[in-house]
Amino acid sequence: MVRNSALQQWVDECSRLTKPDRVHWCDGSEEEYNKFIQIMVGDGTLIELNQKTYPNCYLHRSHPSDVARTENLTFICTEKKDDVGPTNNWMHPKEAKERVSKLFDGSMKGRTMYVVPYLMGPVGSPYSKVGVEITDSAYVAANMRIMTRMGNVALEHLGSSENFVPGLHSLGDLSPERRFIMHFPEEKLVWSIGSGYGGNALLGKKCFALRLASYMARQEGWMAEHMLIIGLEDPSGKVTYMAAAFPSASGKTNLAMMVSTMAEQGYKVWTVGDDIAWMHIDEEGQLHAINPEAGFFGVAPGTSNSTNPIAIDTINRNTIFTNVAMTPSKEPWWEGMGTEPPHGLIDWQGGKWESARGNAAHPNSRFTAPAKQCPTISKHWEDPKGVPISAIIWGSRRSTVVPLVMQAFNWQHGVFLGSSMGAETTAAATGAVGVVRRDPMAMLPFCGYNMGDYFCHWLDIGKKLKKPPLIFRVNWFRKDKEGKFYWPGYGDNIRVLKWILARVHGGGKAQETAIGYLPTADEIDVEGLTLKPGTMEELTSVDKAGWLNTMNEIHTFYGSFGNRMPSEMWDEYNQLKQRLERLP
Ligand code: OXD
Ligand code: MN
Repeated sequence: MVRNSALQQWVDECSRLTKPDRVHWCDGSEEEYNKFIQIMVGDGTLIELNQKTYPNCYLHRSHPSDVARTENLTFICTEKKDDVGPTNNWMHPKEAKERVSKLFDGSMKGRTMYVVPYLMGPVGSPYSKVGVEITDSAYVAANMRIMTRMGNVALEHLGSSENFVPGLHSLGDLSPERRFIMHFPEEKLVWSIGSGYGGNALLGKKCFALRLASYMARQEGWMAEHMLIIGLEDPSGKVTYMAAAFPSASGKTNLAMMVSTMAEQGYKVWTVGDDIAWMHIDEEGQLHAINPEAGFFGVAPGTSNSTNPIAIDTINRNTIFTNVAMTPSKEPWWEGMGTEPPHGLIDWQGGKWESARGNAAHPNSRFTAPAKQCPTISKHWEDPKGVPISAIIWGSRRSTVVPLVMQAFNWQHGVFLGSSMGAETTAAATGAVGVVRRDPMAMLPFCGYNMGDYFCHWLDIGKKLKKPPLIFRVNWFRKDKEGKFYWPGYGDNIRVLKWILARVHGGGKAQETAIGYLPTADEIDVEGLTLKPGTMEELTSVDKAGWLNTMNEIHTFYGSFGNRMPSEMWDEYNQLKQRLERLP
């Protein structure tokens, strides 16, 4: 393979800075992957799991202080502070480089530097983009082979072009004091040091495919979103595609792989992607989405044969588990797997598990598995053109206020619903869990520029679309006074998707309310469910006091963007407030 000179030059520069003992260019082959695995099993980075029941599966235990994304150590580095807005940490590129290059200096001494070329997006797609990650972690290189199209395929796509996104990563000393995830969108560069955790270290995922790509997408007129992509098949066999944004660890993988409880009636879900959507407007003015990834980096706890049997069938081979517990027969185990913790269980830190010490698996423990193994993978998941999107769905955990489902009046109102979305925090990032924060479009930790400009970009895209997708808001997570979920969720969410599908195709009963179009209480098909009386009325009603409270939070949030906030969003805000105040 002819070496790309711009790439070679950057690799040489990084090598002079980090001073590795060896440099290995990854070709992406299976032999190479197996070699990485052997090395890691040899040095204890990986533990071989039961090869009879989990062929080619391994367990990695990370440093206990390195188990989730660290939003407080994640920076967007641009010339002007205002360009990153109030939702990102900012540092001037010069200061960032000075501070962090000291940490990179010699950080790979005694280690191997892996050069990992990778392609985000299907082979042959005009929408795919090349990244190259330099890392001193074989675990990262192996995960990148699962999560992306890695190695020669990416170099071939690149050819002699300089158009690749470089990302330099080193484990450093894994100390949170010397951990920085730095993005330089103006030069399309990532520097990450001090963490081996997925979202901080697999630079193709959050750093490139969301933070840098969102910045590039605004410049180039497309969208990079924290969204799953599914195809919903109806009884006639027609498939309608939808993209849905949920914050981290809020069930995106489960929804993407849903086994419909209405399969007998002919409703079935096909998986295109579970985390990221790159969406472009085609020549006919239709929005199309590709999944830039090639694997799933899913949350293990809660994944079981009843909640997500498709994931269970996807992750029983060729999978790397991180921070799950291990049974005495060397099988992975986690809370919510559907089996009792066996005697002799080893916890995620490698000690004998005692229930009094808390969870056996870390709440943010993960599996990394190839998407092609997914039994419900769509036959169009690698379509170079992507799939046409007819509906966009916002979802988040809200135990109160937000109804089961509602439809926006139009695109602008839908952008308002997304931009003002509140969400309860989860274990996917360090910090308190269960606190409500604004998480616009589920992109709060992932938007690489000022979110005021991001909302403008959403409005602009809407204007360019011939037939914009309809926009919906869902909430599977409403709880009753005893703290129990009202809605069964999982495979029964198909009942909500069925209403969305009907709306997309011009049917489905809806009432116009102050907050949006809501299904009437009898409109969602609940046949066969045992719900407490009054559940559907509760889930399809408008909580005036709750929404008015929320309006105050939205006001503060919108206010933080100053004049970068598009006036259309304030118009929507004021109109909603008036509609709510007029309610009895
Ligand atoms: C993820 C996340 O890993 O959102 O997908 O944190
Ligand atoms: Mn995610």
